[in-house]
Amino acid sequence: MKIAVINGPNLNLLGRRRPEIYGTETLADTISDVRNRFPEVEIVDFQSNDEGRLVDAVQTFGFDPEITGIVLNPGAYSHYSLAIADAVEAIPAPVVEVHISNIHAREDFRHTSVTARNAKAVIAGCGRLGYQLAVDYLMRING
Ligand code: CA2
Repeated sequence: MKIAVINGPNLNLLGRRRPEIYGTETLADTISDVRNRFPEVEIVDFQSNDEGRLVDAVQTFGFDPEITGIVLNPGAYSHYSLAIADAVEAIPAPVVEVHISNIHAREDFRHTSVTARNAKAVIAGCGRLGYQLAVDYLMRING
């Protein structure tokens, strides 16, 4: 089984600032924790601060028949990127949108996710554990 984990803008800064919201571990720690938890799953990961590159990644992984599903944290693009939302809608692979923080308990502009509209499921507020919960879910729905 192969699952893609895609992270959007500023998630490369995890562990470096705002530990009260995003924790003290880095993105690399987060990905390696997922790999250690699910050694039977091939985890491919991608991070970009660029909207177009994220659209490309969603399309590339989303149309790859070897990919079981996508774990996607679009970062702040969640709140307004119709391009990423359209890419999520266009692909056959199921997408679980993950937010480290509880976006509903934060500023008003974070309460809406336009990308989540086309996701199969959304996990928010579970911290970095959300990535593992998303992979677990994708494995379960694929038997
Ligand atoms: O809670 C999440 O996972 C978010 O997707 C994280 C985004 C934020 O814009 C979304 O509203 C919710 C931010 C990415 C990380 O930003 C950092 C900023 C400073 C230091 C470390 C990370």
